[in-house]
Formats: sequence, C-alpha cells, structure tokens
Amino acid sequence: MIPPRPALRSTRLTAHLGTALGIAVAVCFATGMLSHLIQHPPSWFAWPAHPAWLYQLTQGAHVASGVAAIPLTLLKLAVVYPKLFARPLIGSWRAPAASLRRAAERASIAVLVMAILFELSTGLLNIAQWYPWRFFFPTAHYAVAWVAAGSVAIHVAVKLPDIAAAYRRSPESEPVAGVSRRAVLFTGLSAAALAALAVGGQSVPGLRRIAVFAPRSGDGPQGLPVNRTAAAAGVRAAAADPGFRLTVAGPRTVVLSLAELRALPQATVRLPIACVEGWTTWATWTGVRVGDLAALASAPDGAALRFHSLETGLYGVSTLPAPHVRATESLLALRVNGAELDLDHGYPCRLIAPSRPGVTQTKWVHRIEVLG
Ligand SMILES: Nc1nc2c(c(=O)[nH]1)N[C@H]1C(S)=C(S)[C@@H](COP(=O)(O)O)O[C@H]1N2
Ligand SMILES: [Mo]
Repeated sequence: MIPPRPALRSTRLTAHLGTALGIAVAVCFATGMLSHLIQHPPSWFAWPAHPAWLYQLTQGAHVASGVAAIPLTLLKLAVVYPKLFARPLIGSWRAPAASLRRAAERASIAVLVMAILFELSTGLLNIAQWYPWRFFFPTAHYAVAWVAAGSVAIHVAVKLPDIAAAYRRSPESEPVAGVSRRAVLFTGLSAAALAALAVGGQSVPGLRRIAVFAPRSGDGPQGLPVNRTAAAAGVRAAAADPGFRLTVAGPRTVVLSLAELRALPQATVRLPIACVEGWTTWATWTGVRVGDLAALASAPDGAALRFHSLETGLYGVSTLPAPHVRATESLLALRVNGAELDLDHGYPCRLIAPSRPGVTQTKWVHRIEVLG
C-alpha cells in the first residue's frame, strides 16, 4: 500500500501539467518564429497578404500562449522543486557513469529553466513596454528561444518513458492526501487562462475591455495607440514642412507634393495595426494605393517596395513584399478615421498594409524605392 502524498508530488499531475506547458511553449515558439520570418524573410519564405487579420491572429496567439505559460511554469517549478535540490546534487565518484548522467541532466534542466524564465519575463516586460535591459530585445528573445525550445525538446525526449508511464497508470495507484490533483490542475489552468485573457485579450475583438493588464487599449490621438511620437523620432519639423515631397524611385522616378498625393485616386480600407508587442487596433484608412504608386514609377509586376521614413535608424525602413504590393488594400495613407493623419501617426503619409507586423507599417514615409 503506497502512502498518500500531496497532489503536488504526484507524477500524474507532473505529466498533465507538463503537457499543458508543452503545448503553450510549442504554440509560443512556432508563432514567434513565424513573426521572425515575416520580419526577416529568407528567399524561400512568403507570407500571404490575406486575410488582413492573419498576423493579428498569430501574434495574438504568441502573446497569449507566452502569458499562459507563466503560471504553468511557476506551478511546474513548485511541483518539481524538491527534485531540483535532491541530494546528492551531482552523484558519487564511485559511480562515474551514473554521476555524469545525473550532472548532465541537472545542467540541461538548469539551462531549460533559465531559458524559459528569460523568454517569459522579457516577453512580459516587452508587452508592458518596460525595457529595463541594455540588450536589443528582438535579437536576445529570438536567440534564447532556440535554447529554450531545444532544451524543452531534449527534456521531453528524456522524460518520455516517465510521461507515458504516468499516463498509463490508473489514478488510484497514486493516492493523494489533501487537495486533489484535479483541484491543483484546475487552478493552474484557470490561472493560465485568466492571464492569457487579461493580457492577450487585447488582440481579440470584443475581449479588449477585459484585457485589464494590456498596457494600451486605444490611448493616443485619433483612437489609436502611438508606439513612437514624432517628437521622439526627431521628425516634427521635417514632417510638418509644407515643402514636403514624396519620391518614388523606380525605372521612372516621380516626385510628388502633398497636394499631388491628395489629387491621386484615393481608396478607403479597414485595416489593423497589429503590434508585435501584442496590441491590435483597427482603423479606417484613406490614401493612395501602393500598387498605383508602383505603377507610376513603372515598377515591374512582382516587384517589392522599400519604404523610407524621415526617421533614420532601426524603424526607418521597411520592405513590402510583392503579395502586399499587389493587395489593393495596401495604402500610403494620408487620413485615418475620417481625419488627416496626426503627426504622431505618421503625417504626412504612412504605410498601412494587410497582415503585417505593426513595426513594418512605417510612419513619415518620404521615399519609396522599387526593388529588383
Ligand atoms: N518611422 C517609424 N514608423 C513606425 C514606428 C517607428 O518607431 N518609427 N513604430 C512602428 C510600430 S512598432 C507600430 S506598432 C506602429 C504604430 O503605429 P501608430 O503609432 O500609428 O499607432 O507604427 C510603426 N511604424
Ligand atoms: Mo509595434
């Protein structure tokens, strides 16, 4: 007769919790890699322009699964905590092979825990738009994601026999004292769901109001959040200059004043800004079709376009791939929600295209270059 133990020490609970966490981590990793590929596409990669909400969906899933993984990780650590510090820490010199295995397993778990905690905490701080670190977040978050995913894969492979055994065993073979396994698991999953809703709900239409931990739900001029103001980007004077000219450089280069841009045929579309940091806001945009501008510059069919902002630096340039150049909703927007663009939203003109990360929707565009 096995003596009853607390639910937290049951291998069955460990396996169930591990499965839930494994699914959250897998979704988070896959959608994160997708976002990376969209922002830095290798030649074999193509991301469709439709449906317009596709990036909102994948990035919303990234943020929600990452946030859900936080309580699950903490609970998983509480479950395995005694094992992490079980003596002997390494093993005994009398059994070198077994000791080596034990040391390797511990080292791999230490790497796993640190990598996961690094990813989840930097991701969460990034959603909260608090950047207390010196490193460049996307590069570090991307690199450590491979370490985390690799160590999770190794961990699952090593533990597969234990996981299978825990699932095969009948629940009665592991008597539980105190709070039931089901109650612990239910609490963990509820915490995960609540966390995902409170933060990730910001990218789901209709759930915005319950996303109480989401940092921005529409503050900023014209009902849209602002990631970087014109003042912060150092473009106030250049953007407000009445002598502003847009250059479209291609086989035929055209230079347009703001009045000439306004005189071109205008289109109105509903499109979201889906920020990589998790928030999404839809708006009604009016402006010149990107495809029309490409045609003005005699761009060949299938050409990509590079957009240059008045702002120099990291967010000053973005490349719009051919599927998005062709999409008739892709605009060089002059207006949003019925009014001229606010300076902070990219006045005099900004790029808005369907199914794109917010960070690529360049503001204060002054030059469009036809590529290849
Ligand atoms: N030139 C420039 N364009 C930019 C940015 C920027 O910092 N500089 N931020 C981007 C990011 S990260 C987002 S989410 C959107 C935000 O657009 P909004 O400020 O109009 O809401 O603009 C994008 N375009
Ligand atoms: Mo963003």
